[in-house]
Amino acid sequence: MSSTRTAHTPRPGSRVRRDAAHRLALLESMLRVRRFEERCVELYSAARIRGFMHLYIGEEAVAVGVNEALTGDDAVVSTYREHGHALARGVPAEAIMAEMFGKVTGCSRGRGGSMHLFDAGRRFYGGNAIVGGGLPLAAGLALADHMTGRNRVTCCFFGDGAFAEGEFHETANLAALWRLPLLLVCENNLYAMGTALERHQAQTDLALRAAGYGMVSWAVDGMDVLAVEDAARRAAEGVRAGAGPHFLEMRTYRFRAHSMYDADRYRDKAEIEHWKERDPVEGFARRLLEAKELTGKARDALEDRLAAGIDRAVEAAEQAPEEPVETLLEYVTSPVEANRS
Ligand SMILES: Cc1ncc(C[n+]2csc(CCOP(=O)(O)OP(=O)(O)O)c2C)c(N)n1
Ligand SMILES: [Mg+2]
Repeated sequence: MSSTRTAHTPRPGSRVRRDAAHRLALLESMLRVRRFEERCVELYSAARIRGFMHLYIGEEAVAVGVNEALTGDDAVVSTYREHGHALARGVPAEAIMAEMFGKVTGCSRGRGGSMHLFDAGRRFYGGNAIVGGGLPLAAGLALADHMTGRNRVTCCFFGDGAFAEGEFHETANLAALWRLPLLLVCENNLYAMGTALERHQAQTDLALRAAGYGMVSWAVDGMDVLAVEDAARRAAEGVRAGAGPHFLEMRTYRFRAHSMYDADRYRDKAEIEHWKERDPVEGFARRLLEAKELTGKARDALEDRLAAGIDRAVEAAEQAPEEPVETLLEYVTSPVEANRS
């Protein structure tokens, strides 16, 4: 666990499982996200995927590590940079890829695309394109559990840019006041589109500010999947124990531009290279190789397996039908409106 600047609340001992099989599973999960998105880039260039697309490359340890702390009963609310959150949650790659293609077999029936992945069965409530928009939704889910006495966690991912929004502060205040079972995971990748954190925040120590709401609040090395898992497990435990919302500031970095349309002219190349040296996927693979928990052969076999899975997802998305024009207005208006027509 590295917490360079802040450790606002003392933490008990580590909660990470210590076996090699678990570490290999974490690597596989992170690699799946990385390879899936790399394929999406190729498909985007070939105009098979269109519209907005935001990549998570560089931040994989956060989604994968946090997911370890959640059960199938818990809820996840995410942003438009959510491919990794959805895959880690168990939304099938086929359903995600079909959604990217805008096909009827997509997890949002092809109506949402990259920014609006949704899977109610897995309690994955988006995919939200409005910055900070997921936060009050998550507070509502947590409030419902609180009022009905269900011991479930709602985990909300959002960025440093969302931290600057009123929606974060309103959510944090009420969640702390009402002791809602909310796990707030701020993915601080230091930029909100082209705006660096220090250009929009007077206090850049986000964990420190969140602590001001009376929440348990920790800063975490978001490039280290074991540190992420450890913090997330401890925070989720606290939430389940009724200690109210917990805030995790995941210090991370996106290796790619903000979106496919962004020329990325606002970041120093040396800064990007510096963070790439801390690549959460390759760094972790190296650790496992050095510890002899992974061999070159096993890594190759893993890569082949992942590539085959992605091939299948792409093939299925290619073959799937488009949504017929006649049903295009279904699911997009309120039931009241739909019944009127
Ligand atoms: C309310 C709102 N304002 C502005 C935008 C345009 N916008 C899209 S992404 C983004 C940056 C958000 O940055 P951050 O929360 O740090 O998330 P990141 O993209 O870094 O993951 C902005 C300003 C939006 N979608 N919604
Ligand atoms: Mg950001």
